[in-house]
Amino acid sequence: MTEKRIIFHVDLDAFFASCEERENPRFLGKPIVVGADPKEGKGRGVVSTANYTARKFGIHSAMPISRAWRLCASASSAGAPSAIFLPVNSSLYSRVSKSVMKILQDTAQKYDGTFEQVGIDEAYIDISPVCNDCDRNNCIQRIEKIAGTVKNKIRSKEKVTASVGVGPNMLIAKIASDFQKPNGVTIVNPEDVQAFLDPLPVRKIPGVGPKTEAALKQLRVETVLDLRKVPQLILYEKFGKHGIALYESSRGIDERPVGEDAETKSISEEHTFDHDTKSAQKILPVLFRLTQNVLQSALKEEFRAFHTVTIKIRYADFQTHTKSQSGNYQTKNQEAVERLALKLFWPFLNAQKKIRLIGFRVSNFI
Ligand code: TTP
Ligand code: MG
Repeated sequence: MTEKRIIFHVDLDAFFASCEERENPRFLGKPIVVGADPKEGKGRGVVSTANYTARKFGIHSAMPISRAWRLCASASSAGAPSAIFLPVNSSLYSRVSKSVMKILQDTAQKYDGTFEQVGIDEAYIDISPVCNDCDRNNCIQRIEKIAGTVKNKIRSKEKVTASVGVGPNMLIAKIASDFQKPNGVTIVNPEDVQAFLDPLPVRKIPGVGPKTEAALKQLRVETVLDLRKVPQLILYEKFGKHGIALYESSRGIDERPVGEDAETKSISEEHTFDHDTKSAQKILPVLFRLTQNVLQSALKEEFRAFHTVTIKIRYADFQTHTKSQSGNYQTKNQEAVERLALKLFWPFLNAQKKIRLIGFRVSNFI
């Protein structure tokens, strides 16, 4: 790995659920689902995350909580331990996240590298300078040792586990960290990139969701190797700019630098109503509460200003819309941000359709 970059991607395992486990050792070995109130199977929100024990029942993030409840009920009637459903405790997760990010930032600094947090539980570090002066073999050993040290530090300080991926760029590091979850380390040498990628399902490429996956399936593309056989022009015709990204990702190409990139960060919150509604009296207080919560979180993370505000609406028929506006907004100026949220939201309220979910997001921090 001598002339190439050495990028780490670190992602905590079942993050919200792991924080809950560490706070409550009596939960050990039990299935844990963090998210909306299941209300005995009648709850209408979604799962934020589930620990790996609960995932064995088929539970995953963003699944309706009512479905998770039913899956747990049938697992427990088949003899599995009954699941523990917990609400989201944001302040706990944000404390753990901060402390883990500090460990990663310090690691980057120690090796004269760079750091970029991309979500509450994941970050990249570029520590290329670490192998400036070593030969190939002891270079790999050094990387293994650093990965182990990072994991140990996180575990001993915060009692949660992380998975680490190492590769010559952010794309490969990200796919690698997911490769042996939980608590894994996967190192992909530059010369092994293609062999690592080829057998993977296309869904493993960041940015390939269910829609792209289905569209690729129509082209008889299921693995990265299949994707590599599709000419660039066809991908461009079918997917536009995203098609070019697919072409490059399938070849392991990614030249993005790792840096303090506030532009890619966002803070958001959503709310699913107990009953679909078009009542402004019911909806607007929730919109304002989401706005306040998001601004408070942004303040906590010391973001003083941001460029973009986005609102999200999901109607009862699951049609989902987002609307954004860019400008220069102060995190402390709650009133102005609320006014903007209201302005963006108003046309959707006037559509006279019942609303199921609303969301509020700020991004492009300054
Ligand atoms: P992820 O890293 O995607 O998931 P995870 O840490 O729970 O599990 P994994 O071991 O696969 O990494 O997300 C981090 C946290 O973000 C997760 O614990 C809960 C939250 N989250 C949601 O609230 N909703 C979602 O849809 C997703 C994907 C995550
Ligand atoms: Mg995670």
